[in-house]
Amino acid sequence: MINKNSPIPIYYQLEEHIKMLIEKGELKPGDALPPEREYAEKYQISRMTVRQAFTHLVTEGYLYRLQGKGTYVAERKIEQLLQGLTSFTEDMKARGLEPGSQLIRFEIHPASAQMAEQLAISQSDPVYEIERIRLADGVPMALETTYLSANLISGLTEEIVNQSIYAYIENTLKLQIDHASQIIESSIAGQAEAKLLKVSKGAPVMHIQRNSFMNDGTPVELVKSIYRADRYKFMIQMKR
Ligand code: 16G
Repeated sequence: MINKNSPIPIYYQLEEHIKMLIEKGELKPGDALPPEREYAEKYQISRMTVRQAFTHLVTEGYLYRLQGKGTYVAERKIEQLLQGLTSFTEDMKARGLEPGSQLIRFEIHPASAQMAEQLAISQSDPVYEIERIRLADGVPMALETTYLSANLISGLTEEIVNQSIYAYIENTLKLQIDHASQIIESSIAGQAEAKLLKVSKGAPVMHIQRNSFMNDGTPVELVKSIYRADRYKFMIQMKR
C-alpha cells in the first residue's frame, strides 16, 4: 500500500489510504484509528510522517483528535449545493435528516439605520430578530440570526419559527422568495457560539450572510449564520 519508491510523498500516500478506508466504510464515524506508532511499525515509516498525514486529515475534517485519547474518524460533512435557493428545512429533508430548531431569541424592535437600509424599510420600522440553533437529527449545525421586516412578514410566532420560516413566507403569506446573494467567510467559534454549537472554542466555523429578495427587488430577509466547518462544505458548479 505504501510505495517508498514512488515520487508521491509517503504522508500523502497514507492520507489517501485512510481516506479510501473512510469512503469504503471500513472506518466509520467515531472509530478510533490505530495509534501513530502502530502505523509507523506496520509500514516501516517514521512516526513524524504518520503524524503529518493525521494532521492533514484533521485539517480537512476527515479525522479529529481527543487530547490524551487518540485520533477518531469524523462525521461526514454535509455538502450543500450553492446553486439553488433552499431553506434549511428543505436541505435537511432532501438528505433524509430530521430538521430542527432550538429558539434562542425571538424579539421585535425598531430598525437601526443599517438594518433599515438592508431591508429597505424606514428607520424605527419594526424588525423581527430571531436567533435559532439549526439542528440535523438533533445535532447543532448552525447558529442563525434572521432579520425580517415585521410589516412585510407579519404574524410570526415562536411556533412558526420553530418550523420553517420559508414555508410560512411562501405558503401562508403567499410571498415569493426569488433570489439571494450570499457571502461566506471563514472564522473561528467564540465562547458563546461554541457552547451553542457544541464545538470547542476556536473551532473552525463559516460566517454566512444571506440577503434574499422578491422578484421586484424587495428584500425579504437578512440572515447572519455561523456554520460548523467540521460538518459543512459548499459546492458550486461552474461552466466556462
Ligand atoms: C437557510 C438560509 C437562511 C434561511 C433559512 C430558512 C443559508 C446560509 N441560510 O438556513 O437564509 O432563512 O434557510 O430556513 O442557507 P427555514 O425555512 O427552515 O426556517
